Amino acid sequence: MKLLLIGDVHIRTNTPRSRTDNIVEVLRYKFKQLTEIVNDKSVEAVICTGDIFDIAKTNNESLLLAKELFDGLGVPVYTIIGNHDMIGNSIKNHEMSSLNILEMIAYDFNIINMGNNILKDEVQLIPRHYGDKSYSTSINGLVIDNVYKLLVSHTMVVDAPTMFESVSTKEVFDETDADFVLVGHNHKKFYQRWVNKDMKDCVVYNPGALLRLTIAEGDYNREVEVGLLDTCTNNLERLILNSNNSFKIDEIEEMTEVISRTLTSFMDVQMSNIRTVEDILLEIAHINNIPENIVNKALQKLKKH
Ligand SMILES: [Mn+2]
Repeated sequence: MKLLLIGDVHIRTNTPRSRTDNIVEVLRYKFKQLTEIVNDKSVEAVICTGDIFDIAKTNNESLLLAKELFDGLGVPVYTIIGNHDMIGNSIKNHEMSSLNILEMIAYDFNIINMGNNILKDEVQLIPRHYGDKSYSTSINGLVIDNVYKLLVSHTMVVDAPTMFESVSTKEVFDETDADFVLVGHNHKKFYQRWVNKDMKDCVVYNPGALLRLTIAEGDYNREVEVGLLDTCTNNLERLILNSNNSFKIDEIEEMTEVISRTLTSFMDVQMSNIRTVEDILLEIAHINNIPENIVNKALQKLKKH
């Protein structure tokens, strides 16, 4: 089966202050390209990493825009639930969420579940919504044999383990026997191919978010991509999307506003570099210009504990 893999979408109708273009036009242009890929490459379904909406209980305009965009793809869409789709970061509030309403009003838009996850008797989608860190391919202890297993997860996968919400590739390697692991949450791209314990060729892939939502350097310079997966060969083609926006950092007038809005993503980057208590101490010492001899004394004290 040919599947189109897309990252976090974050649909919204009000343009973030960190952009000077029109977010609705940008979304329509991105989805126009997705529709062209679906038609040109005979894609049979689109799989998304979640965070469909930027805000879990969004406005009607965003809800209708999401319906228009996903219906326009012309093929079934399957997604998991990201943290931005969860009211209060909890799946318990799902019924009240805009994502739940979208599933009801869109033509063929599906949150992956036990009832809809086997495609054409050959591909099994395994949902891991935000907060679920299991990479096992069983669902409630049940494993189906002789199908291609595509695990879709909203938990961040990174090279090295951090003390925050992320899973290392090593942990994923050890736990999963999926053929392909599609991940979201982190808006950066991530790709790794490996041979698992059963000598099976596997892939872990994060296409990165479908839009650039901040002007944090890594996000601003990122070329937006999507994945074209052929489940018969386990081959992934990585396609770069065109950008129609012309927003420049120096065009943005209210820099202080922008800084406050990008601070969260900046903090995420900073946090992902922190792994131990020593790292936290060094980071605080660095920010506050604390003299080296005091830092060393503090580090020695830490070692004693
Ligand atoms: Mn996201």
